Amino acid sequence: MNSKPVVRRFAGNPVLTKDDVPYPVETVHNAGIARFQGRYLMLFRSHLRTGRSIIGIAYSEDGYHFDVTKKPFMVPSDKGEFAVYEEYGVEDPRICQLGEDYLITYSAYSRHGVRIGLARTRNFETIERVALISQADMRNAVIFPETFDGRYARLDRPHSEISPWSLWLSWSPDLVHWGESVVLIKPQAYHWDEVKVGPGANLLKTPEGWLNIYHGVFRTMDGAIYRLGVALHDLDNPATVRGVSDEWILSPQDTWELTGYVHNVVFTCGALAEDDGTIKIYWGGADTVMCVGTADRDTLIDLCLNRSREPI
Ligand code: BMA
Repeated sequence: MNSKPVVRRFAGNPVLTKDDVPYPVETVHNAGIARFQGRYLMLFRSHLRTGRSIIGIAYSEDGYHFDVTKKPFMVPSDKGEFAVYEEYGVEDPRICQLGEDYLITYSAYSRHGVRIGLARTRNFETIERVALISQADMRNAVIFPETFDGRYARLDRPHSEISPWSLWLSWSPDLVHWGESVVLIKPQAYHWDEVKVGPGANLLKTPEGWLNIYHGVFRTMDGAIYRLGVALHDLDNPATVRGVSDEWILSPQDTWELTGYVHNVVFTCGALAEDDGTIKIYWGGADTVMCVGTADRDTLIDLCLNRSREPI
């Protein structure tokens, strides 16, 4: 058995901290990632000193060294229903490139709970709020970057007492109305993801299927541990799970993952496939800093297909 880590951490981690941000923030974490005009683009979440969150933007030539723009990219809206449901902040953006559009799904927090907002941009300068696309209580949604027979698909994460924090898939004709939901992956008893599973990074297309790098939670006497796992969905019908790795692929280990705003957390909102068969995975460490590491695409696929656990 190979004991090498699946995700090789970048030696220069953390790649982004609050000290790199030219306006006052307390954290930099849980960032979505995309390629935009030949560069890497990161949308990161930051806590303000009010305890509420906004979203900033950073660019990089190599995926490791990022420069933050002068102003935040997205702050709570002051218009209409978005103002009502973003009152407590905007969090954890995921970016989905669909044609010329970049779709951003984010958690909208308010006194009414947390729900998913959908925004769209083409230039990362202006942003259009499209719709609030879930009820409360939902805080993770990742849209597939292709349509299936003309329909959009997303992974989402409803919660109920009878079936806590599981990973589902929903369909939509127009990105606004979602339904025909099916449950795909559930927490497994006395397993690293026994409390919660939820969509993490944007979905990555491979010849074997869609790679879904998700997060899972285990509870100890010392509180929750957030880790990353991986699943593979059928290319033509993403509601079919081809396999879910039995083992996690990343667990808190570096100091800035073990301690910080929330200790023992690695949490991803973004990953990118490179031409050489590697995948760059970005994650927030302890809800405080941004980190990056690489994994081999084929290793992740192999874990899903050959070292798998039951999805449900
Ligand atoms: C989740 C979300 C994430 C956060 C994680 C660990 O419930 O709030 O944004 O990274 O907890 O604190």
